[in-house]
Amino acid sequence: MNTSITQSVSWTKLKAHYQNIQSIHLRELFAQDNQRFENFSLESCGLLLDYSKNRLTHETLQLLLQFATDVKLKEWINRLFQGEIINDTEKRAALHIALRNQSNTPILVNGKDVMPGVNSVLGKMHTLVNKIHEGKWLGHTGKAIDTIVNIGIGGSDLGPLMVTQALKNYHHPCLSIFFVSNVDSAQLTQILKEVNPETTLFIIASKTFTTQETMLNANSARAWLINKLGDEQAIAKHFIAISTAAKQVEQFGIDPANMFEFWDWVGGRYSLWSAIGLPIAITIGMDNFNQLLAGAHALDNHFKTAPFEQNMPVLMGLIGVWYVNFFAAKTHTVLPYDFALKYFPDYLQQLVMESLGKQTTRDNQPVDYATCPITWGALGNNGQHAFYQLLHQGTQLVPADFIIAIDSQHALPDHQDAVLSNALAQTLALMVGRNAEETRQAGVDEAILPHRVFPGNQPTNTLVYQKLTPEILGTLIALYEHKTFVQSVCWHINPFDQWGVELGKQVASTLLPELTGQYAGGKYDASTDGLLAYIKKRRSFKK
Ligand code: G6Q
Repeated sequence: MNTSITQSVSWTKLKAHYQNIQSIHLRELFAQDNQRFENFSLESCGLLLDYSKNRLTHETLQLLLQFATDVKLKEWINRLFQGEIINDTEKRAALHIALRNQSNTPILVNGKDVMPGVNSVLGKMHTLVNKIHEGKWLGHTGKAIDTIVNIGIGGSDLGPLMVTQALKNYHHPCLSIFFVSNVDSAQLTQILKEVNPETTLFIIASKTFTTQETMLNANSARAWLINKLGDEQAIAKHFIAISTAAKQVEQFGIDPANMFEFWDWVGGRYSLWSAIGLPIAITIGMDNFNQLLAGAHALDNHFKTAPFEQNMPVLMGLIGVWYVNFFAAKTHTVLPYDFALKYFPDYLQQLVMESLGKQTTRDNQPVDYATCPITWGALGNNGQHAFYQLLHQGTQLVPADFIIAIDSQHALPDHQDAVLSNALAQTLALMVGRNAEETRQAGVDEAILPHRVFPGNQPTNTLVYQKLTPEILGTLIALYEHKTFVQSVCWHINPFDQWGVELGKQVASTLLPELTGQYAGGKYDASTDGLLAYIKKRRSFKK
């Protein structure tokens, strides 16, 4: 008989503690403790985490830390780092930490050290990157490659897309990069209009090499290239693959020498550190890619060794659990005040919701508590002029992470002061709000007074770094990866499988023949059959 986490002593105590704390305003917590910033902030690996604007006290933290002990968080962290088969529904380890293990200590999976394989792929990536940078990778007509098109989706797209956009300042000046993920031909068509077939290298990134969207885009790109260059042999110089599926890659017609492997113990959404990061390495260079890995490795060491009360991913994970399970928060938002992190919220949506959007425990039991909050976000400054209204005066509790760079990567005067003042003003306003008396004193017309009152008490974390470098970005990503892992342990769920995504892939392949071939109806529900018939009748392009 397995017991739920809700039966633990710490959970029961947290529940009781919530009753005492739920109506306390953050203003009061700050008034009670003028050292609150010092007491509830920490610095490590180039990041400052200020978690003082959260609805918690020392007692809350003690109880959350006790909960971490009760769910055996330390043991789970060790299992992660030791390469144990913790992705139990797929019977795999989850070893993204090995991909950035720059101290090169052996990490065993089923008794075999994975590090030689990791280092060998990094070496192969280095050779390719240098060849392209030195203009020595020549296309079929003898011209040097100057454009990369990455074709992949989900984990084979979002990480490299986010990182290459974030590190634009580090891009090789003579290279352009494009990402194709959507199966709607609009995206590929648009990009193919912009690139020169003679100087373009397509990277087909797919762990399984069977994903419908990626294979269709890859096949269309292949046909386009052959048509443009008039020779099937051109494929060898213009296509490389990143995959765990050597056989499928060969069947596609890509020379096995141009295949970069990774392993089943690298989950898609945890794969940007592997060969899936090749578009990153090509655009920013191998030294910078290694800096990205080094930043993540530093955070790995912090996660593994720091005591829990000074452990950033542990604290962020536990605070998240506090809001989801006790305050019943339904969402969590991430608000970067650094334009470079434009795609960070998109990337996090996959990392967090694909990992934690689960309802069955590791013991095959239905959960009797909430798990993953809906994770969303956008560039903070833009959000201020749009959805922040809800944060200030809506009816939901929305815990938020503010991410702030002290220095911009760029040099226009005045802009960074505006960025910083906006970010700090928002966390302040969300915290203190403005009560009726203050509103009255501000001279607001009594007739609309209630509309001009702000309850405040919205909790925020603030993460601050000096300037976005490859190293800091690596640290930041690893921080959220490990925060996600911490929450998976708290909720006793496997963060490394994604059966919902697999379902989507299966259902789409089942339905495809009904669209392309004869289908009399009757196989599905009335809605699906009705939609199929309606669409088929009206399609202008019929096979
Ligand atoms: C990630 C998921 C999923 C996956 C894509 C692409 O963790 O498994 O997002 O990355 O479905 O899969 P392939 O890389 O196999 O094409």
